[in-house]
Amino acid sequence: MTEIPKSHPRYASLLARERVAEGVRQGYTSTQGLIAQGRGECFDYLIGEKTNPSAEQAIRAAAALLLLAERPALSVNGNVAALVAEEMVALAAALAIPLEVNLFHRSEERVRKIADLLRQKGAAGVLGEKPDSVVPGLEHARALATRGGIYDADVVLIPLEDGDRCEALAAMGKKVIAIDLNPLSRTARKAAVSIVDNILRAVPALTEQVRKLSDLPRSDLLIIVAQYDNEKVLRQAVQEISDHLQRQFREENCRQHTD
Ligand code: PTJ
Repeated sequence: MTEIPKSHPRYASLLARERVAEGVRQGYTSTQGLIAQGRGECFDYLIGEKTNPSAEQAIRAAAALLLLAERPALSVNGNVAALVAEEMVALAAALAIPLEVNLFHRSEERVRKIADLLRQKGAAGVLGEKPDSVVPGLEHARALATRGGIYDADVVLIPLEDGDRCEALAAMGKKVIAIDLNPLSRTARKAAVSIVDNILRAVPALTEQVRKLSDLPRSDLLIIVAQYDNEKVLRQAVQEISDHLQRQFREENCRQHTD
């Protein structure tokens, strides 16, 4: 990996880029994953590279949903593995559930490499190497799922996904939680809870919320979920982008006038 000095103003972003590139070199991230990361970087820039209040609301609702679920499931693809393998293992441990590898550009070799990486990071259980069922309505390899994992789940976390699968899982009656920096994506619009934030920040924050809310009675968790409005949260995320850009423009104008 290229050595990035910590003092570099874009350190976090460059490090993430390096991690995805390293995933491609190691063979667990797809080359298409580089493009997805570039798209994500762009949206992260637009949201101000921070967890905004809309995302905080979504993270809290997602944690409540996961805690209320009878059979929650966590999906991992090549970009997720490159960026937050350890953090996904911590989230799975906090919920005492396995992780499931599910790939769009599926190859058995990539599935095995991701499963090995997750196990190496301490995952207690990894599903996805031997899928035994199919999500109806999807024609590509992403339809493959495992009983006892995504196939039977009532709540599924799908970070960095395409809209088709989100829609197909929702059509099965599952509550879908998305992590997607693009608040306008089909995934974000079709999910029950859309976390518009960088997965690098969102997954640790989600694990923290799961731990924090795990002492609450079910009735309190149900209230958090009932009060959550995904459409409103997505509108707020778009507004946050607009506010951030206007602040940037104002600051730039001020700078030009004082130069
Ligand atoms: O490993 P595979 O084969 O399953 O493929 C994984 C990718 C990500 C390549 C595949 O799912 C894909 O092509 O995804 P899309 O359709 O490009 O969608 C990815 C979404 O994730 C886009 O809306 C991006 O803005 C968003 N995104 C990218 N990087 C991040 C992100 N969201 C949060 N955090 C990121 N770091």
